Amino acid sequence: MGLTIAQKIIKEHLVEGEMIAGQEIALRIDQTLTQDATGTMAYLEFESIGIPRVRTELSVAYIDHNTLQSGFENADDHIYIQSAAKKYGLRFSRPGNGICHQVHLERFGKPGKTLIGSDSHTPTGGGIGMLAMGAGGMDVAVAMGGGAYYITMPKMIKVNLTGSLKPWVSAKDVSLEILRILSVKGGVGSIIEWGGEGIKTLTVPQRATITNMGTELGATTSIFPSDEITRAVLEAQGRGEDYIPLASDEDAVYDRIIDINLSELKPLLACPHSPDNIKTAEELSSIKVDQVCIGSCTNSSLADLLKVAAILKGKTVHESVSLSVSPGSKQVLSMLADCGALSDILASGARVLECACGPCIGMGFSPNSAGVSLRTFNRNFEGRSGTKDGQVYLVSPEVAAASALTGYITDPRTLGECPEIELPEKFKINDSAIVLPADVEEAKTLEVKRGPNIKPFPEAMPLEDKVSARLTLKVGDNITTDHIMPAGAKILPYRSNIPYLSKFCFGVCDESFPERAKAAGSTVIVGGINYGQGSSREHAALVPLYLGVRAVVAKSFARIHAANLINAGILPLTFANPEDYDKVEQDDELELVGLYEGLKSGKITLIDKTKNIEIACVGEFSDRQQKILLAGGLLKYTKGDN
Ligand code: MIC
Ligand code: SF4
Repeated sequence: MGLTIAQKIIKEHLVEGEMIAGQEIALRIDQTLTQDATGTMAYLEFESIGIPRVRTELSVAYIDHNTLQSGFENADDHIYIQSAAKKYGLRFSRPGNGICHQVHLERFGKPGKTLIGSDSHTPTGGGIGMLAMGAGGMDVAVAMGGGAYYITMPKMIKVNLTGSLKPWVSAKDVSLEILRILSVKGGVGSIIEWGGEGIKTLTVPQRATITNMGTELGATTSIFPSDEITRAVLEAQGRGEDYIPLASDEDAVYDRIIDINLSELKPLLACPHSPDNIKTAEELSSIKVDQVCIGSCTNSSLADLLKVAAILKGKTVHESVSLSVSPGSKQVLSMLADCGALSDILASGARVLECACGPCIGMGFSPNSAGVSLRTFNRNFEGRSGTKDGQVYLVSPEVAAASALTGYITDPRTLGECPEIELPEKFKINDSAIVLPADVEEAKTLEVKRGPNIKPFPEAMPLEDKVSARLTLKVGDNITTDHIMPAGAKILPYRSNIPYLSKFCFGVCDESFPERAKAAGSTVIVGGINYGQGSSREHAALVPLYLGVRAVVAKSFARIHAANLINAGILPLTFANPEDYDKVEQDDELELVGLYEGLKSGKITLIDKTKNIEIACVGEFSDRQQKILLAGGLLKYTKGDN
């Protein structure tokens, strides 16, 4: 039987398990990346494992999220990460060099390699034919130490593209179309492989936009073949030697095939507050726009911004719209400057921000009260922009630029002819903002510098046979990690300070949760479908751990968050009968019993002592996961403390 592209890479990197969908497999990891908001924790965890140098082919530490530096915290964390990178053998991408996924694609991504990153949009690398996955910081720490990365062998979904995109329609519209078809949970447990004649019309940055937003489908990752288009981009980056061809076999078998005709797509938007709430630009054209933000790891490539510059050229941004443009990398920004496109953007009245995540993670540029903000980003979860009642729509760069000019949501096809852009044959290569690691001998003499904001992380206790706890929080479907552990300019600087962060846990849903959880001492959270979707931030597990959360019982979980809970020693359980969700209530006294046996059999009983009922739960844990839970988390398991 033939293999899909992902199966080929998995086969080459398989160190444990069988390639049977649903079974746990372990993969050798060639490359890792971290960003600063998850990186401090990942390096603290790496240090706690006690391995002196990273053992991957390449590991890069990026600074791109926490660049506001409104106090000493971010700056101290940058120094901590930089000094750790120097000592432990990583490349360090300095603040201002760009967003991790964009820079990694430009300078380091290699077809056929495995990459895990402590950021959920790591699948951006799938645009260049990598098997690239988002993971929690602890998993990245273990991989940096040479350990394998464990996932459930995914199912394979193929998206077969035909036709070619019409003028004014772009890769973002492909992402939004697949979200319309599959929804934010439609990719869970699957790898999405893009193929068909239509892919020959898509450039690598366009492919990367599509694999980037595969994250919003809940997919394990997304991948494109590596072909002549991939070769050309690697050559343009002076990395032709990194090219290898990669394609699926003719007789590869997929669990599902979805057809999309690119020629039929229209400009689309994801409406508040979910990336799968899709409408056409035509339908929404009466909505007035207050703010437009162009950038993020989804849409900040040179091609995207040249297009934006061409649309804005010689025109003025509508007086009631505030437009920001954040280039994805120093390479993009300096090439925009060299060809004059940056002047066109500035002349239109746009505000040019630094090459970083910026508004995407609420690091400034929050919209006005109830303001309508059009963003070329990938997430529009409630409150994520920093304004609780902000109305965020996800759009393509074309819709963003057109709407910034008119002041209303605009179908760009109404603007007449779409400007053509030309990409240079060679990109401008200047890696001055990448600091190299020290050699092994020098590294021994170096010290890692820690500021006062770095606090120890909470440690889980080995699991006991019985857990008594209070149900301190019951939430609904599609709870995101932005609900569990919000980000934004005010809180993000404290990613190395779990006690401080804990004050904001679940703040969007219920501000009293942290106090109530602390008072209860031991807590169970109950959730609905797709609990923990979104970010890879392990803080959404470590902070609940700190607050005494012992188990989360939900209808279903998002992949990375379920792994993070187990790594933190918290039990993720599902209801055997989803309707039992309705039987339990906040403040009920609960007991989980027979856990040692239950871990093995997968059947765990939850006793609701307040209601005097028993509820059947399912906990399907691999042997390794059982050991992690019994040891009290991944780090203790890895170090063999128990
Ligand atoms: C995000 O887009 O939510 C983030 C911020 O990049 C996160 C990582 C984090 O929370 O630090 C992600 O996507 O994993
Ligand atoms: Fe940064 Fe936004 Fe991309 Fe997350 S989604 S890595 S915050 S640009």
